[in-house]
Amino acid sequence: MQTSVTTIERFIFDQEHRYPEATGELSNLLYDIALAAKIIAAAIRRAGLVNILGTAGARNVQGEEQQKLDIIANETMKNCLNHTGRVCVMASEEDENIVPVPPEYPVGKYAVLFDPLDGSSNIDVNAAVGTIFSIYRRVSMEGRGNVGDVLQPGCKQVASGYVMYGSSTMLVYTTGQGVHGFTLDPTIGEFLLSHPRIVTPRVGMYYSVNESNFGRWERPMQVAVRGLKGDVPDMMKPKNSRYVGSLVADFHRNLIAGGIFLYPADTRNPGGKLRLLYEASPMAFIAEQAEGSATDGTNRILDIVPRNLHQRTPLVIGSREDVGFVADTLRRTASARASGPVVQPAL
Ligand code: P6P
Repeated sequence: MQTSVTTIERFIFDQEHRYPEATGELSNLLYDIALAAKIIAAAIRRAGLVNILGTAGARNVQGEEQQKLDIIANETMKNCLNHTGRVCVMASEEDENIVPVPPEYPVGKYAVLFDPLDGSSNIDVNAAVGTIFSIYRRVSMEGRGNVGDVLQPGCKQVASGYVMYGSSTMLVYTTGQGVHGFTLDPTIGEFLLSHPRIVTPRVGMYYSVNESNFGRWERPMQVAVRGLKGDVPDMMKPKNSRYVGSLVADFHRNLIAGGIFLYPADTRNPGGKLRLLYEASPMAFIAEQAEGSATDGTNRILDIVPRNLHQRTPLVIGSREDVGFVADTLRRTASARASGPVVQPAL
């Protein structure tokens, strides 16, 4: 039996000790998130069972009111973070406003943002879902943390990551020193290093987009996606389509195998559907640290300065050359339209 394993605690400790100025605060914060992930994973694994039990009277075996999993995940993230003295303020995709640290607890130097259970509509069909988190250093100089600590551009993140509750539970994170993946061993309740220093292929095998929106995209985006499919001669080697409908699952597959995920703006979501703070920015930090990239089609996601907590953005993320292909195609097609008759491939 293999006994030399690297737990996430040991890995974070080793990483921290490369920086003499490190206080251990960020490391402890990552442990707190790993604990929340284990609790959420256990709840998700039970959800199917409880649902079966729950159909008798919509209550679980302890007689508790059956809560929706995204509420359980949201409360778990807050309860694992709010008392530690490491956090000055939180923000959740599930909450309209910022989540202050309760007055009975001390505040710390980090702001933590999260989408507690992204893709939760997939729970009932047992498709992968995930938790996404993003960590910033507080910028407010007094008080107990405020919205200014949360409304920071993605380039100011000190860490970000996601937990994927799939065939196995994986935690993938970066602190700006590469991207590292850990798989939960449920027999010992530990996240073990399984994917050290993940680097995404420069050109990917897959493209992931909800093509039912095709008719609602602007024409340059239609041309770009047709190019990814190989429908436009001499544009790109055709890619395979893969789309789960859960950002964490689609992003993770592309991160490992190479590929591009797109959620463009469309006539129903003119500003895009995905949220900048809770989805696009944390995933963009990971993508860039894995030698990929992330844009809103043409502009770098990590440079966008958020104006409000639930701001949405178009998202094009993944293998560097694929993301660059889309940006180039959008620019070229738009300028062609602007400068005269458009000679477009038949769509
Ligand atoms: P659509 C899940 O609801 C989510 O926020 C992301 O996880 C996912 O990528 C996207 O929305 C799917 O949206 O419109 O294709 O169902």
